[in-house]
Amino acid sequence: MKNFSQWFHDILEEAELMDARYPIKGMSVWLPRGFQIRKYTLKALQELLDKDHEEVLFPMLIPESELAKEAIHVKGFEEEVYWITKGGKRELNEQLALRPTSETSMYPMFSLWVRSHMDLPIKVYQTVNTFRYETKHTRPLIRVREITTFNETHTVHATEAEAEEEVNAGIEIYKNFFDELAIPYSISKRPEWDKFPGSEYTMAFDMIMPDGKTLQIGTVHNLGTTFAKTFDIKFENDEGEHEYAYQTCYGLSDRVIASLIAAHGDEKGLQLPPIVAPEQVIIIPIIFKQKEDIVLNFTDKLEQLLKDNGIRARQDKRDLRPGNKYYYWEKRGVPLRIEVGPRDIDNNSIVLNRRDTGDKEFIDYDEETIVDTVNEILDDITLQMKEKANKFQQEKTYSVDKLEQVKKTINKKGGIITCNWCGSTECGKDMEEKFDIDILGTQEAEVDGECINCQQKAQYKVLISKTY
Ligand code: P5A
Ligand code: ZN
Repeated sequence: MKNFSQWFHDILEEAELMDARYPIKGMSVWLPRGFQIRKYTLKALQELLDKDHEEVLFPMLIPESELAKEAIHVKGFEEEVYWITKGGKRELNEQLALRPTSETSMYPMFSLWVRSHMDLPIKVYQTVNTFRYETKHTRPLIRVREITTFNETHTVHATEAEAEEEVNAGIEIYKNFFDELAIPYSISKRPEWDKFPGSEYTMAFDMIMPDGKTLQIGTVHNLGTTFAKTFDIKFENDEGEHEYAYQTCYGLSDRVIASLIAAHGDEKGLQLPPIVAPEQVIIIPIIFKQKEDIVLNFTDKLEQLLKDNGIRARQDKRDLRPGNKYYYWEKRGVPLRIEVGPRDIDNNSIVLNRRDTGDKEFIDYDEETIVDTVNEILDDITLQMKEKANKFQQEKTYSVDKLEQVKKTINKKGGIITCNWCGSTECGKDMEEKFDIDILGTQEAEVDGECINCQQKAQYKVLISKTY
């Protein structure tokens, strides 16, 4: 892929995912195909969240007085908030913010809900649109001003240990989720100056995009008691004393779809892991004059059989040359293609064609086993896609021990650099500026030796890259 940016822009249109021509910057239209991928993606996420969390829905508008309460939080978002100042022709008494995220919408309500330790923990999530007036270059799905798919989880706990546990649970959920989608990631603890405004600390997932820059695809925050103090979320403990609650929140966005597209797409177009593919199998009847009925009779039955067994199969009966249909569905990312012609039926065989490897396989057709065969291939496709994507992320992660190599390596190869770091804000910011890079965050590891930049004693293994 020579120019990822252009490729990404084109694929949204060519695979009919989104229409980016909406006349507001940073806002686009989900087309039916894109929306289906979004639907299956959310389904996978919700299945994971629903095991231990409940879905809720809060209003989109936040009164200024609530948004302004948590000083550090509001400072982090003040440049990005859209305001509603009028209802019809009348000025509102209090202006209303379009939620940039929902802490300040939810937590005043949490304050009402939490009375005793019996009310805890609270573990809820919602999937909503949020609005951020981003000033950096906007791009569909990657940096948008209306985040149309903001999945945010918010939890409240009686103890710090429980909140810590929930942070780990959140990380596990996201790991499983990204694994299911075959999206690779590196996890690190964001540096102090880049943590979520108002949080104790932020754990982030970053994926290396095809152009070598990383994209933050999810974050998990430990909020400590900061918001509880601001919004007065207190509970009565066993001894009858009032204590502030401990909170966490974590979130994902449209970026998940962007990373899905970016991780697997190629020159032929989109490539979708079966779990989110609107069509998992596309059946192409190869129709010749006179033999039409035989073929369609066969493919109709096959389509129905796969569908009855929970496989998202579809048949393309359009009056087009088979080659054009292959091209059409490859571009749209369908994982598996089945071709059936009159000669195949005579031989009692069908042709299977994998989108991931391009491998073509003739198999004997057996009604009894075809469902299992297709399911096995779909599982193998997921596995192969995952391995390939993970390999890319690993191969683009370089361990470096000399300062001169940092910039050189990143400029030449992109990806993520790991090296020793002292952990001081001053030193970190100095590196960011000197090399025009970003410190993603730190990972727990045994480190010996000195900081790559300032030669003080190293405390951490740090991840560095250029970012979106
Ligand atoms: C966690 C959920 C929060 O807002 N509050 C509730 C916390 N965290 S965050 O890091 O600010 O955002 C969560 C994730 O949303 C993605 N994201 C975006 N995606 C597209 N366009 C944007 N403008 C945008 N801003 C943030 C990131 O993946 C981020 O990790
Ligand atoms: Zn240092």
